[in-house]
Amino acid sequence: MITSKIPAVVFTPLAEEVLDGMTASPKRLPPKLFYDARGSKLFEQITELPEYYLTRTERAIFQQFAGEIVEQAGTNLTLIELGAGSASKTRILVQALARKQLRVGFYPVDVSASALKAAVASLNGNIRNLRVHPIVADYSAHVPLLDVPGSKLVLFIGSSIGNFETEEAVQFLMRVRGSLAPGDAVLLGFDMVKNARLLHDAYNDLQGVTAEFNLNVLGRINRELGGHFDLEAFQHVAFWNPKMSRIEMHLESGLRQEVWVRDLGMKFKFAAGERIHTENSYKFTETSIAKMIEHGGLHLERTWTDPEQWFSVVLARV
Ligand code: AVJ
Repeated sequence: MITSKIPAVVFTPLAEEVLDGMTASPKRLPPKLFYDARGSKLFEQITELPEYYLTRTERAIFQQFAGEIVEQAGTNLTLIELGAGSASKTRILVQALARKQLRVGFYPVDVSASALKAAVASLNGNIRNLRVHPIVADYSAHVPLLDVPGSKLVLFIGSSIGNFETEEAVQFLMRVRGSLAPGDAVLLGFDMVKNARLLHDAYNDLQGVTAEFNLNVLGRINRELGGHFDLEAFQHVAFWNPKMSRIEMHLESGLRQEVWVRDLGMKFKFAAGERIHTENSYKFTETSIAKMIEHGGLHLERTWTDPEQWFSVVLARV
């Protein structure tokens, strides 16, 4: 008998995401693809830009209220941070906890191994009673079920929740809730609706770092999938969409072109002016926050904000 084996084409998760998004209409790429080593570095640079008020505003809230926040959250806490990145703001909360507790466990979860390395390096050693347990995982797929001593405080800060569609955010909160026991808590960061100019500028910085960050997703496809994107042939586009209460980021093709991606064995056609939708960054109001948390099956316990109410930090419970 003659048998022949036809090798199945097995795509990597990245290849799947790219194939999916580039064959959709309109074309799209999910924002989690931004965060390879280079993208994570560029995001760290964004957080220090004068126009990008989010990080410094949330950090100021933590600096002012860290004691209150950890006090309100409970006793004998273990910190779990979803999408930790370099965890530079979390440090403030960790320090407040380390002053209050004999031992502090910190589980940063992130898709970027390189960002986690930076997190561990900046935290370990400095605080004697802290143990850091980094976890490389895509938390959007599943929330890790960790068995830790005491109660959990799950951090999802930096307005990372703004990348989700409303229904996705609600489902995400329900999954977080499913990983918690009574007495555990969640700390969420929300970027608030504000003056359109301020919102626009935060995603259109003068130095062009956000443009580089956006374009890096094409660079990543070139590097990891043998793509032939000409980064000069695409333009960063970011604008405030007031009807949807979100900043949208796109990459716009400057001309009619075809782009070959070797590992997908496909070429993608672009019309002049055609866009790839790369990110939504939702902005919130007190009302939209309360609704989302309630729909996620959680109780909003307390909110901390800055004097201009540009950013909100919310403690919620099962
Ligand atoms: C990490 C999702 C909060 O939406 O502001 C920054 C990502 N994109 N500049 C945001 C981002 C462009 C950021 N989040």
